[in-house]
Amino acid sequence: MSAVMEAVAKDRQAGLDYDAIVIGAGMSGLYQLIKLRQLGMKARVFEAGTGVGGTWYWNRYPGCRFDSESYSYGYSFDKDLLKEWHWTEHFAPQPETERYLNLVADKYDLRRDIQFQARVKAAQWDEKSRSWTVALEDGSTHKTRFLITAIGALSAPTMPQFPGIADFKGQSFHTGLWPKEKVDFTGKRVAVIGTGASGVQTIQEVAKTAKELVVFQRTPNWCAPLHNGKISAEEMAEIRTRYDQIFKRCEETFSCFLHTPDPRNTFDVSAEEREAFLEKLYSEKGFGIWVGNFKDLLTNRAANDEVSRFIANKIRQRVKNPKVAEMLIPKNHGFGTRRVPLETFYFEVYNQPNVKLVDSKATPIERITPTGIKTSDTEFEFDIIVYATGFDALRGAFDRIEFEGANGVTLKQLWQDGATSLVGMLQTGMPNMFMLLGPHTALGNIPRSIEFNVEWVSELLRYVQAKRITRVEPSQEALEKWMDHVMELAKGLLSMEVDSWMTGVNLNVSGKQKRIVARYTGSAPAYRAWANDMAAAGYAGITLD
Ligand code: NA7
Repeated sequence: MSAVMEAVAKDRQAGLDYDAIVIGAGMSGLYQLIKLRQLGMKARVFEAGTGVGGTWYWNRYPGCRFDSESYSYGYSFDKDLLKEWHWTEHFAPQPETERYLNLVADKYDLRRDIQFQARVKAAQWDEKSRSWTVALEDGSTHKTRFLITAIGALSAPTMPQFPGIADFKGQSFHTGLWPKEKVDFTGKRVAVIGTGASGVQTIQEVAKTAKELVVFQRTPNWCAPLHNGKISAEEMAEIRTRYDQIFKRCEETFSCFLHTPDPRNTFDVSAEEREAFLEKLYSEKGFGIWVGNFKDLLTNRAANDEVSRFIANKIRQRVKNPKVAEMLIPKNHGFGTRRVPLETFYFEVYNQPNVKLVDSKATPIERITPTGIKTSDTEFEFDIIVYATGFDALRGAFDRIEFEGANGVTLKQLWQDGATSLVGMLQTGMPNMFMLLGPHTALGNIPRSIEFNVEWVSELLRYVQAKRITRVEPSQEALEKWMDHVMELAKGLLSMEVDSWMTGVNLNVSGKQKRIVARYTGSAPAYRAWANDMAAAGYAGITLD
């Protein structure tokens, strides 16, 4: 028997139900389950939904898709799957990604280790048995040596606090909790509240069939064209030959996208050259305009103003009514300092006679009525209200579970002055717990970050099992060093001067109004180097017992 298998057998004798419990069957949970099986560990995944997919299970609102190039988004670890799978669009819509993740679940026969409709309510560490007891909403409890959270970074939907929401007699939906049944907007009077990435995608789609669409916009966002298109069989065959290059490129770029900052500063080039470069970016697919722009876009105010001016002019050219165009141009933040929603004829939607834009800062929503929405100056009637009001980002999914770690201290207590972590994956006081998309991990093109984190956690598990280690906890010192590094990286970023989920501001959640460094803002390669250096030094900064 190998050392790993021996250690696993010993745990079973100690009365544990599982070697590892994974919370969530989204992209990170599925891959983690595959890795745990490869390690010979007895694993269980608890998933709140009725199917796999996580983000791609819950966000089934009309027009939902990712903004990463499809071929840079799928898992890279399974070469056969890469040969087999055909992405039909450069930026695949939600149903396709959900199908893809179901195929992965089928291929690896993952569902037999996943319990669906199993929402985790609490998890409590027991020092004596060095294990976690995981409690589900159905009242059952499950004991495990290791606990792995695969609960996503944008997965705790938030509703606004308007009075009267429950009294609305029509249909209402949050984009992040969309029903499986098709919602038909044909001939309907529809409200969309929120103009973030989800709102923009929803609005584009709903405007096609709704009789009337009223968009309630509190803060306009800088949107740029996605330039999506179909992928033919021949094109896909050609893409398949380049998969190695594609994933190598993602490994080298700043945030794992195919795009990475241009090495030049904005004012290194002449005005004509600058304009031509921005035109080129504006006409190209995907996030190039944001993450492939001049390298000082997000640190130099004058540079940022130049790009903002360029995009503002594009909006003015695309929206016929100059008043509406001005309403759609952000005035309180520069281009790219919040998440840039990518769009397909979004601005043109406001040229349609069936679409109206309401400035809900100037005329705030006062209440939801049984028949619609009452703002400070108008009462609207609607058949459907869509809440595209976002998420309690980054830590929200953690806050919705009662984690109680060593010495009875809860995660909420540890994070009362803001979430912390060591490389986004470990937290002092939470032994044997690994967070796959925890606070201050590298995000960017998320599947690339997921693959790295899952593999890093799995290697750590291989290491501890082989050495018969039963307790893993990062030192406070290592955690503080990482957090100092995270704070340092955020200095001078224009995005830190702006309210958004990226700076921890979520006005729908009480007590979270203060701007904080909620994200790791360095490069993905630097993030990986930090984590890999720790591993190479025998998991330096982590107490293994
Ligand atoms: P976002 O980007 O957080 O957008 C939420 C939108 O909802 C945003 O326009 C908000 O306005 C608006 N909002 C939220 N609460 C209210 C209230 N109470 N009243 C009026 N308007 C409100 O969420 P998304 O789901 O679009 O995107 C989240 C991420 O998921 C996205 O970045 C992708 O990476 C995937 P505000 O700007 O706060 O004034």
